[in-house]
Amino acid sequence: MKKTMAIMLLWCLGIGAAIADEVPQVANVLARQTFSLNGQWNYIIDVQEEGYYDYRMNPTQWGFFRNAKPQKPEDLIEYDFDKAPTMQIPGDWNTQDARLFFYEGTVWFKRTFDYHPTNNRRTLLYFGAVNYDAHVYVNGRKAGHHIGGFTPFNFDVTELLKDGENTVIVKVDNKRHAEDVPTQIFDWWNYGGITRDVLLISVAPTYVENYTLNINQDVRKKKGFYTIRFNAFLNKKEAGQIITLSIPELKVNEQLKTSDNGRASLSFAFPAKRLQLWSPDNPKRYRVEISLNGETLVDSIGFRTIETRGKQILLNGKPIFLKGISIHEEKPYGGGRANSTADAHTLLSWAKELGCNFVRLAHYPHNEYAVREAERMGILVWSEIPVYWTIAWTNPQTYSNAHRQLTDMIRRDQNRANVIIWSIANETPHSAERDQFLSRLAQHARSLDNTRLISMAMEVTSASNYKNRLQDNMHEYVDVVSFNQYIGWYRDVNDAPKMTWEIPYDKPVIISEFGGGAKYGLHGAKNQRWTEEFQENLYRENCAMIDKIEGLAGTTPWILKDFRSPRRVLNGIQDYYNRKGLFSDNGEKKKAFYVLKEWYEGK
Ligand code: GCB
Repeated sequence: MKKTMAIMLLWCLGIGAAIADEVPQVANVLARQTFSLNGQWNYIIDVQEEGYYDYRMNPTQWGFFRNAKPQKPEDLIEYDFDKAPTMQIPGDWNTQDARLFFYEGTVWFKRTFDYHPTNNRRTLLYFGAVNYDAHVYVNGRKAGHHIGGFTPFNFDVTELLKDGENTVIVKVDNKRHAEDVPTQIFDWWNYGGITRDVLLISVAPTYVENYTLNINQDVRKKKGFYTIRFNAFLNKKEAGQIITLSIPELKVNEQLKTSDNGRASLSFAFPAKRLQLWSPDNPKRYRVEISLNGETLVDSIGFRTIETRGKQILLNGKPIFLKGISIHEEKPYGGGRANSTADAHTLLSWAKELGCNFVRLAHYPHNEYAVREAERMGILVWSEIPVYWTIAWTNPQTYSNAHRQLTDMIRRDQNRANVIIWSIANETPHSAERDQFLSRLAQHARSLDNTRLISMAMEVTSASNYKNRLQDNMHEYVDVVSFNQYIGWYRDVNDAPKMTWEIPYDKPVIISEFGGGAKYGLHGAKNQRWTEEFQENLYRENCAMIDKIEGLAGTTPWILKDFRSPRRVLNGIQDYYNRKGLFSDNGEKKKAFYVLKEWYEGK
């Protein structure tokens, strides 16, 4: 009992969990000197974790990570990466090998490559994302371990690399566990593998690891000036390094010196008239150059403000209605994890055709290409971490994991003007433990970034049969109150006109989900489940109902495209797809698409 109380106290003080915030994460990787390890990787499916236990005849060959080869004819080694099949990396394993379609477990990956490290440079091994648990080895030695399926990580592997042939081996495990983030049950496919880019990044011993450049909204615009704020973070605590910030089009050229903590910052007033703000109508980005010791990082950065006033969301000081749609990170045609600008472009073009200025990238951080492409196309973004349904709220490691994923999502995308909302959770049943967990996350997000809004998809409680009331202790911690509702799907569509909604908070409201399923090409009466007409009617009734909600600042209906989910087993209809898409899994438009498009045209 005493021990439990002590643990609870530590937990309340926020020191129970080892929060590994200091693990470095390099940002804007595409602008750096990189050597791609994407391509064909050999893989071995390891159902029983033999890879760690296969020491049998010769303990020195222990572990697949050694990539051992027989030295003598009589040597027994029961694996051989070079004879194993290959698959494309980045890519999920489920759609590349029929044997792995439903597989959740361990697969070992190997890639051999020639590399010639340069003197006086360091090499980082970077992964855009690996789902879920990754142990990484370079030339038989451990480089590091990472958990979390949707955020980037990197290890300094300078000491592990050789000049010439090198081998990277990664053990990937996507088994589910109750204490993970996400937890055991979720409504999307648990695509396993090395699902985003693998790169070697060559850096100087001292380099700019990350930076932020934005309009400081804490300083009110004075006499026609914005305050522009720039922060740069070195990879180490080194004072006296000179960093140059240059924005040629704006004739900005500033030098800053780092202090003892390896950071440098600068604020300057800039005439508002000379700054074109980023917006969906004018997604203006400026070329920004950040230099240190003759090495320059280039980025494209937009400037904008985002804030709330009562129930309104203001973009650049003007109210905006967020015409959105939710999206999963799946390829536009067929299933499989998406990870390219081309995939993102197709999905985002469909959203644009629907009339959207906003997307909810659900339910985990999507790849960087998607966020950048949305920024280029003028689409605002809601970005989320996979704190979904019932997480292990009282487990300090679970908190630490969610905290880390939130940190890494923010650090990766903190210079994307289009990202306006960090979402910390989706549909989490109320409890005191959940409130404690989520309020800490919200405060953490705010401490890292005060240039965006915080939200989460909440649940509505019914006060009576037709009265809905949003009542959530988390309302205090968020800037935008958002909720999911499924009238017409998980309850009768005829209820829609009778529904009343009470949202007792003076904050903007987003309906973060509504929708229902339809099998593309299945037609029938509007009360017949799974027909396009059923979904079409559901959208009509919902749009009419939603129009009556006071203070509505936007919607992101569920969902742009049918997506794979192991929960959806109805033969002939679902076939392991959640059918709530406005597009089929093959990119065909269903009738409801036109209802939403028309509704958005009127907004
Ligand atoms: C929800 C979840 C979403 C599901 C959806 C559904 O509320 O947030 O992940 O896919 O409902 O289709 O039931």
